[in-house]
Amino acid sequence: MNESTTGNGDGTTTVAAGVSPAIAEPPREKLTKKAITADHPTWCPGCGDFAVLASFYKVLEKRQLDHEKIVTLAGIGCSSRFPYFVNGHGAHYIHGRAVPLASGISLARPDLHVFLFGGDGDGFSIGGNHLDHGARKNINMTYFIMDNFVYGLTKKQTSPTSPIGFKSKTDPTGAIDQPVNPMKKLISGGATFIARTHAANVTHMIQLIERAMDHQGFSVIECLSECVEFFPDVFDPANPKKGGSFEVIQEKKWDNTPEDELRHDVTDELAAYKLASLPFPGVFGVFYETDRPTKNALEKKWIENTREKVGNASDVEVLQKTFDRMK
Ligand SMILES: Cc1ncc(C[n+]2csc(CCOP(=O)(O)OP(=O)(O)O)c2C)c(N)n1
Ligand code: SF4
Ligand SMILES: [Mg+2]
Repeated sequence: MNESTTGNGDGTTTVAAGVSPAIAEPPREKLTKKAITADHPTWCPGCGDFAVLASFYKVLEKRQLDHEKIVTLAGIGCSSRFPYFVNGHGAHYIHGRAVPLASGISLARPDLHVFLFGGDGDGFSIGGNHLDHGARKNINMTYFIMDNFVYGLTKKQTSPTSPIGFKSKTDPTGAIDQPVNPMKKLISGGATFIARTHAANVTHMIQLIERAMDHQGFSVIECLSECVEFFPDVFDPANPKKGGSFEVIQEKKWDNTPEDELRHDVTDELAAYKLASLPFPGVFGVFYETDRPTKNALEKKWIENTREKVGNASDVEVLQKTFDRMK
């Protein structure tokens, strides 16, 4: 009940003349997997991307985000089909252009949780430049890159992360180009949360998605997600269920113990770069994390300062004044 309403003692209320009654918020329904699930995924049976989707559902269920505040965006690719399978706001956008779209949404609606999903081709090839600029501007979003070392949707072309020697439709005699190192690219690009995981390790994936979500700024997770159709078994060396070993980064606990000397300081850019230089399959976990003002916060401050200067002028008046100055 608010100040303008009077309880009558019989369950009814009288509203003061000329005042609209406040509309009570209906009780929130629990966010269940059923509520978050949209279409049935159309990936090939055994594709690593299924586990990513399952982990994402788990995180949403666990965190009980407000359903209407969830946005999933993607470019084009098998992995980029992700938003189809999430019942929330979303778009399956132009190949490689998910970061600019997400940037606009994040800046205009800072109250939303902006999640991006996509592939190695989408993120590091056609969208590579957008990735760098989203990172350096530190725009608030969580970007999950499902790296399968191949273009899956278009049926086996060499991707920017394909290893040298990989035979594909575009490299029938084997790839000859140096692949992108996603961790190095993201560190030098200026992303403020950078991590790596494997689709075969759901627990690890969930932990990292949660940490990335909690980070203010441009957070990126590279996830090795097997394309069983066009590059099978490539991630087995990091899959203990298939004879490999999944080596997790031990982060510093700052507990003054001798063991801690050997642990990784996630704020140390050079240490992160060294970890990123380890040979395949490398290590998994958080490589780098730092606090830097987000573009969202800086832009908000800038808008507020400008608003103060222009007083009560409307947007159109401000625009007109600017045009007048240009005459
Ligand atoms: C502008 C543009 N160029 C090329 C394509 C063709 N195309 C669609 S998806 C794709 C690559 C997808 O690879 P990746 O991002 O690694 O996703 P995956 O399918 O492996 O999950 C390409 C080249 C396109 N749709 N639009
Ligand atoms: S082609 Fe590869 S990446 Fe695409 S759905 Fe099939 S297994 Fe997954
Ligand atoms: Mg791919």
